[in-house]
Amino acid sequence: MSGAFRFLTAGESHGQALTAVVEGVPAGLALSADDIDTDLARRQRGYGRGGRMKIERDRVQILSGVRWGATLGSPITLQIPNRDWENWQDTMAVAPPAPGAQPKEVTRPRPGHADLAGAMKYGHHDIRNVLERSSARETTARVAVAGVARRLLAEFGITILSHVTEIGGVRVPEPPILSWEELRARVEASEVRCADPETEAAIIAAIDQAKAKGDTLGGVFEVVALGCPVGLGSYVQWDRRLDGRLAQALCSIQAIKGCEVGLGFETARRPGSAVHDEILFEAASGFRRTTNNAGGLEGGVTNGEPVVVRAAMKPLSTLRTPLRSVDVATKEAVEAVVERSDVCAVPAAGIVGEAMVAIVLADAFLEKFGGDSVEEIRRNHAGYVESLKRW
Ligand code: EPS
Repeated sequence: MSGAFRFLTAGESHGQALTAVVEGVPAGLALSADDIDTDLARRQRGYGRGGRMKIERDRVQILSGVRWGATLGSPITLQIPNRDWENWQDTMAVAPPAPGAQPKEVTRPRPGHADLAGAMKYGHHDIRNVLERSSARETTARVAVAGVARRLLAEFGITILSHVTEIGGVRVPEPPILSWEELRARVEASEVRCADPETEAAIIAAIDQAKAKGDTLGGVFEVVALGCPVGLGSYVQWDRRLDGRLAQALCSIQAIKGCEVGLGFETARRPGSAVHDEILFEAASGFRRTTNNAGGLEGGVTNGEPVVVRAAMKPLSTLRTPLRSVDVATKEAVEAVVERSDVCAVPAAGIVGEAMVAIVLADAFLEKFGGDSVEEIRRNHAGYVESLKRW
């Protein structure tokens, strides 16, 4: 990140609320809670989600930085209350429990979760002190932050969508040549956010089979950003390359174990003549490419094509048929703890992927066109676009 668009999240999965503070948002951006709540609701959906999603109705409270529907240029504080908190007030109390009333400690780490490494790192003997923050519940706050980023990007014609390309090894066949709008419509209507109805049915069957066996499934989602101008990111320094920034952001999402840009790992298997996107020029529409294997990025810089990234999500770590573990208190061989969880959360992870792409693109956009107000940014952006026409 360039530091132009910064945020911190805070809050535990069963604490009172999730909060975030966003810094770097220009003044004069129209923003309402509705802009954010739409994506919070999208994140809660998805076939295979667990019982928590039946409890929560995620809605954001905007506590600062916005007045009369527009940003002030000052930090924006966002808060999403946890409805489930009322069931955890003793377990997650700020004050110590009364003597003899201490809730049972979690001492059986789940393979694949942050449990054991986190407890050893922070010196926690109650693994709840780890799992409450490492939980994917935290992504609720990131989606809220991204609601601000998406609002800014939308002012300049940049929109973001995602779709699931595979779950549990069930792959969506090469999608038929759909318009982006048709793809978006199909995906938003799908319980597993995939564009192909036959694959959707096979994925749902695979999730049902996993659930019956007390297992979990991961998968792959793709995020596409449309309307990015040429020139976001830079090749001049390792940490300014936008593909690297996107990869870090995606791999920072809970349970993500891989990331690809454009054709990704397939570029390693093909000759250059079958990878690189040939360049055309038409007076009316300017430069364009015959293909987009680069995923809209060359040299860490947007090239005007859609930015396309994919992420691989591991199967969730809480198995109802638990794997072998060791009790950290007694060092005895045990079965891992079974916490409430999802069977599959890949569709939801796609919404979080959209959020992280939006945040990185907003940061890169402000890095190039930054200003203190949307109007100043609009002038900067218009001047650049005009200059490209004469370039
Ligand atoms: C989640 C909230 C969590 C989990 C899940 C996703 O809520 P709870 O722990 O109360 O069930 O349902 O998180 C995980 C599976 C995990 O391992 O972190 C959410 O809000 O997305």
